[in-house]
Formats: sequence, structure tokens, C-alpha cells
Amino acid sequence: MGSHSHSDRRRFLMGGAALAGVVTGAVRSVRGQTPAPEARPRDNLAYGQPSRFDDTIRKTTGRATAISDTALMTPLQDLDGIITPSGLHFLMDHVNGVPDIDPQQHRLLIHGMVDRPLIYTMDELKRLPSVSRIYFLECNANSRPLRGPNGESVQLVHGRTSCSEWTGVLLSILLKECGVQKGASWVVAEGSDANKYTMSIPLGKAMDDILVAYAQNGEPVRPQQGYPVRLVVPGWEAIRSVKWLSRIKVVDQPYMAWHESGNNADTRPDGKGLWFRFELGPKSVITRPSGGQRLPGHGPYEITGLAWTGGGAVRKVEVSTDGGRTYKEAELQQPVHRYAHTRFRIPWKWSGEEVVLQSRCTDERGEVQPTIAEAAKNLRVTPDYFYEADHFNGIQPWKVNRDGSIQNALFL
Ligand SMILES: Nc1nc2c(c(=O)[nH]1)N[C@H]1C(S)=C(S)[C@@H](COP(=O)(O)O)O[C@H]1N2
Ligand SMILES: [Mo]
Repeated sequence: MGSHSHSDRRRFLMGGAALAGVVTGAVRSVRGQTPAPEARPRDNLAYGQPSRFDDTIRKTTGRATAISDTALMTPLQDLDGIITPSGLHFLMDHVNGVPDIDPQQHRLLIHGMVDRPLIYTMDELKRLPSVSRIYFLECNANSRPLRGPNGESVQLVHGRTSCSEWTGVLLSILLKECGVQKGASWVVAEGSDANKYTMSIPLGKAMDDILVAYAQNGEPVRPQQGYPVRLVVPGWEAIRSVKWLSRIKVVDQPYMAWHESGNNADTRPDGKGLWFRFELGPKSVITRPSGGQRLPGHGPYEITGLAWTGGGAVRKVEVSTDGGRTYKEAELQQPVHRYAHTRFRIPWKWSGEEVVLQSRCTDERGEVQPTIAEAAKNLRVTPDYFYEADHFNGIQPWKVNRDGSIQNALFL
């Protein structure tokens, strides 16, 4: 709708220009900016759409906070394999919505403590050596236990994570081209949202594996995910993965910019802050069967879900069908990619009795996903601390009732 009226207006402008015999360049110089390019219509033949019988869609809890305006969650229960379709990638935007960026006009500036500050066009970025990597993103606020009906589905509790094949240039290549100066220790990345979303990232990570990504699942990154270019910071809380990336400043200290100052610290009840916890712990969740679903009857089922970790690769996922008393190792979909969603599967037979299903992830460092009680004990807090905390990676129990209905059993 919006793009339709937009393109009508555009046609009108161009019609007027054609009558007056002026070219686009003249329009640009008069108006001081390039008119938005003609919107290309994309019907079901030009760009394929899902079946009209399929309602696999993102959803929101409708819960807005001071810094998060839009939060749309990935329908994990409806997806298979490890790749999230781009149109179902979760979406977190802070206050200012999705900028409408013309890639021809877009620039990436790298400056600060470098020998040669450089400005890259998109064409210049695409001439550099590229890599494609399968990485998950996960919002730091994902998996908070939720009270009430919003807490019943895997989508609304755990859907702030998605996994894509990202293609782009390693940030280290750009930084080396600019020549990082001695004494530099952080980079500050800025997006071109109207509010200049800004994040500090340690230089070590920037020189290691951060991607400056222009493609997602084989096509240009979607506008909602950062078109034409974004950072993808593997294994770290997704607030660092700056979308609509326009500037990187090399500096010698973190900046504590507006968006990060509230996020860098979780204040515990004892008043101690947990500063700069970038890395996400090992996590897994059963996506089918899961909360809100109903088993049609007893008999054989497949239990399946996703596991991931900021520690690199998932080494093992175990599944319990007796509330955590005993566990059996699930099969992992191969190959297991580092910093990617990992699909696990295990066959199961439901007897028709009440059971609690849950999964537990162990990563390549040997770190094990805790129960909520263990997570609370580790931080010396009570479990309800996690209602408002970040980086919660506790085990998710789903209770199957005798009638086949399934409930979130975390706080039952
Ligand atoms: N420029 C910009 N980058 C941003 C944000 C934003 O609002 N503006 N949101 C951040 C947050 S909080 C998250 S969780 C991730 C989410 O990425 P996605 O919306 O592509 O899933 O983007 C991060 N990068
Ligand atoms: Mo986030």
C-alpha cells in the first residue's frame, strides 16, 4: 500500500519532469536529493510466496519498553532444519523504525585511530574478498520467563533468535586496510537509523570474526534486518550486530552510548552489576512438541528443537521426558556449524500419561545449560530475578497433560 502510493507520486514527479524536458540529474540538483527509486512490483510470480494455507508468521507480545519499540518473534515451532527464512527472522528495532536506504547513496566510514580513514561504497565493499557463514543472532532479552498467556509458546518466549547464512566482508579486512593504530582497543559502530543506534565492541572481536554482511540467505539483507549492510557479531548478544551500518570509529575505550548504557549492565539484587557480558551461554529448547500445542493422541512422536551457544559449537543435546531425572542424547543435524542454530531430534513414544519434556545443551567448551534453579544459584539470586534479566539460558520444561495439551512448566 505504502509503496504503491509512493510509486504513484514518483511517477507523477517524473511525468512532470519529462514534460519540462529535464533529466533526473537536474531534478537531483534542484531538490538537493535523489528521488526515491521506482518501486518494482513483486507479485507471486516475480517473488514466490508461501501457500495461502500456511500461516507461519512472526508474532509480538505487544510488550514495548523504553528502548524497544518493535519486537517480532520467529515462529520456532513451525520451522524445520536450521535456517530461518529471511521474512521470519526476528525483528528488534529501537524507536525509529526501518530506514529506507538507497544502496547507491549508502556509505560506510571507518575512522578514528587509523592511519587511513576510508569511505566505502556498497560496490567497493562487494569487490573485497567475501565469506558466507551460518550464524545465529539472539537478542539479549530472549527467553525471559513470561507470566500469563504470552509465556505459553516457544515463539513468544524464545523467538528472539534466528539463524541465517550471512555473506559479506570480514570487518578485520576493512580495519587492516585502514591501518589500526597502536593503543586502539575498541570500535564504536553506528547505524543510520534516525537515532544513530550506536554500540561499542572490543577490537579483539572486531579483528576476529565479525562480518560486515550485505547478503542473508542468498539475497540482499532485508530492510528490516539492516539493508544494505549490517554487522553480524557471532555468538554475542545481538544488540552488538548493528543494522544499517554507516560508521565505525576505532577508539581506545567503550563509549557507553545511549542504547548500550542500559544494556551493558544487569544489576543484581545485591547491587553488583554484570558488565560487558557479550557472549551468550549454551541454550536449547524443544520446539515440537511445545507450549500451546496439543498432541492428538498417545503413540510415536519425534521430539525436535534447536540448540546454540556463544561458546562456538554445540557438542551435545540431551532430552529428558521425566522432568530432568534422566536424559538421553539426541541426534544432532550434521554438519554442526559454530555459532549457528543446531537442530536436534529424538524419537519418543507418548504413553498418554502426564510428562515433562526438556532439553539440555553442552557446548564445545564443556559448558552445560543450567536449570533455572542452578542459574539462580550461580548468580546468587532468586529465580524470579530472570523475569527482567538478560542472557537467561535456563532449561525450558514443557508439561504434556493427559488431554495432550502442553504448557510452559517453568514456574508451575
Ligand atoms: N541500527 C540498529 N541496529 C540494531 C538495532 C537497532 O535498533 N538499530 N537493534 C539491535 C537489537 S536489540 C537486536 S536484538 C538485533 C536484532 O537484529 P534483527 O532485528 O535483524 O533480528 O539488532 C540490533 N541492531
Ligand atoms: Mo536486542
